[in-house]
Amino acid sequence: MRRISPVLQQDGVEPELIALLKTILAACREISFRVSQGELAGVLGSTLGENIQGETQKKLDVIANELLKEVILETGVVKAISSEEEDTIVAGNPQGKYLVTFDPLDGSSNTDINSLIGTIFSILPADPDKAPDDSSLFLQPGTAQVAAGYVLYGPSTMLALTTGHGTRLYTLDNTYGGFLLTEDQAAIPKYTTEFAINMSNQRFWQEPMQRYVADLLLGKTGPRGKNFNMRWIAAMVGDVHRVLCRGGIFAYPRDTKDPQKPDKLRLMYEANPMSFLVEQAGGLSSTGYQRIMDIVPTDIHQRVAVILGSKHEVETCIGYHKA
Ligand code: AFP
Repeated sequence: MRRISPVLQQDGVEPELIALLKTILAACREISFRVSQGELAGVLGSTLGENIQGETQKKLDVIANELLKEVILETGVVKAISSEEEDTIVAGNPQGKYLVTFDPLDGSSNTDINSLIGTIFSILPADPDKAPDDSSLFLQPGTAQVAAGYVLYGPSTMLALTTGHGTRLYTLDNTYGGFLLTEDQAAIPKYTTEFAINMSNQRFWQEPMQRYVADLLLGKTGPRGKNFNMRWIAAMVGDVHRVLCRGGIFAYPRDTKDPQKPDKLRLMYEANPMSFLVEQAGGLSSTGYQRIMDIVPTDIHQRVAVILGSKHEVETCIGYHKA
């Protein structure tokens, strides 16, 4: 099985970007080990701290964030980083060519129940004329990403990665200590009968999503004429991995549950990297009204509605938003 460097070299990826990706993956290997140790290493449970999203920080959130921040800034090729666990951007090398934005531990509410969690990252080019502490560096649409991926900490630790040459899946081989290519070109089936959404929010959804999901639930007896099955892992990294592996539609739509926070998922370090991976695997990613990767961000912690997955199913869902 092929190692990651020769695969990226074959894609013509710049050596500095390959080195940066390998550094991020080295940190993820360490996180994978800490996660696997769980209570043995006393890393489960929460800290007393809260992040800028107002969420209680898990010990592993902080451990993963510090690990990634430290090794990424040490590379010297990064001008600044932005993280779900950092209120503001963290400046790096003023001559750095890249910006990294990441969710150090997605699905952290799953840590204490030994369920799927992951690290999500997105790499952007850095404007050479801007200062490393200028947060407007990051306000680029998802189409500007030069690389995106996630590492899923599950029964096996897996990596999904794109540099714009398709989406590839790798599995961590702990004997060799590195990621080996296990799926050369992930291809999301165009059609699906599987959907993922937090149904407990149904009464707060907007009308188009209410009608779309109602028709899914009617199955064969309704206008869709086929039965659909539901899944929900409560960690985007887990639900998107399933979509990359066997298709499906994943949605976290806008709702009225908390008028201050109509959208849940973060654009820069959840929606954009996942959208790049999904589109490179032949799927679609939308807010219902707009392609997510065309959104020009206004804030590094901005939230957005997300509908992604199998092309025909996402198009069908978008159709309900047009009606
Ligand atoms: P945490 O990282 O705070 O656990 O949130 C995970 C997440 O951002 C995303 O990964 C899930 O898809 C979604 O939230 C789960 O939301 P619900 O808690 O509403 O199911």
